[in-house]
Amino acid sequence: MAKQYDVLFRLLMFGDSGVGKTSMLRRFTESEFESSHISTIGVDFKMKTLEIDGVQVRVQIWDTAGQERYQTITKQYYRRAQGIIFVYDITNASSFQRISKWVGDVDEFSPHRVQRILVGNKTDEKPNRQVSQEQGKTLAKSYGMDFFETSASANTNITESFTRVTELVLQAHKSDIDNLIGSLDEYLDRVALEEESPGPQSESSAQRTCAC
Ligand SMILES: Nc1nc2c(ncn2[C@@H]2O[C@H](COP(=O)(O)OP(=O)(O)OP(=O)(O)O)[C@@H](O)[C@H]2O)c(=O)[nH]1
Ligand SMILES: [Mg+2]
Repeated sequence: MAKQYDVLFRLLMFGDSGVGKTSMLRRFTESEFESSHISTIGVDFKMKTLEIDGVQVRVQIWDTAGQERYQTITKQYYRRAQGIIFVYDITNASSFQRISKWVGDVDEFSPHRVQRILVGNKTDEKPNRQVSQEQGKTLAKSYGMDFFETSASANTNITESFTRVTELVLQAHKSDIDNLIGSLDEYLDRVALEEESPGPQSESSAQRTCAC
């Protein structure tokens, strides 16, 4: 199979149940939005290719379950990411307060070069806002993260957020990539065979991702 990208990165999404992680990912990869909430079971993933600085970057984005009961599963993924997107819901103050818990958990397990951004989702719900933009910015700054407010529903800043974290990962790994880029073909061909997205959160996709 012909190689259609130069590098593959793994990104992870974390945040409380219902903040809109799956919705952001579906908006980004499929240009779709569902108003119903079907909680993610364990983990799911989708793929997308971006072009950044002339490099074709394939991103595998892992969407984790926010529900407490899946924490043992999602913790197994912490080490496997080059980039992390922490998400809260601007209409839900407790999802914002719990960002420190998500960041603490991840910091304990993830590699030190991991790139992280903070996202406040659901900006279309202005009348219900409980977390100000300033609070989001301040928290992100305290962690040294870039900050975005997004709406998966209105398609605001979704592409920008995913692109930014991918850019940060690319920058952090640039020297490795320059060294390796000529010899990756065989590896990428193998990965390409495995790259098919499992599609919507079907039981079979959840089982497949849980099994590995
Ligand atoms: N108004 C509005 N609703 C949103 C937005 N993003 C997600 N939602 C809604 O919020 C609910 C939860 O969205 P999900 O994407 O399933 O949330 P999640 O973070 O993946 O939740 P878990 O899988 O349980 O961890 C759904 O009803 C979505 O339609 C948004 O930008 N605006
Ligand atoms: Mg979900």
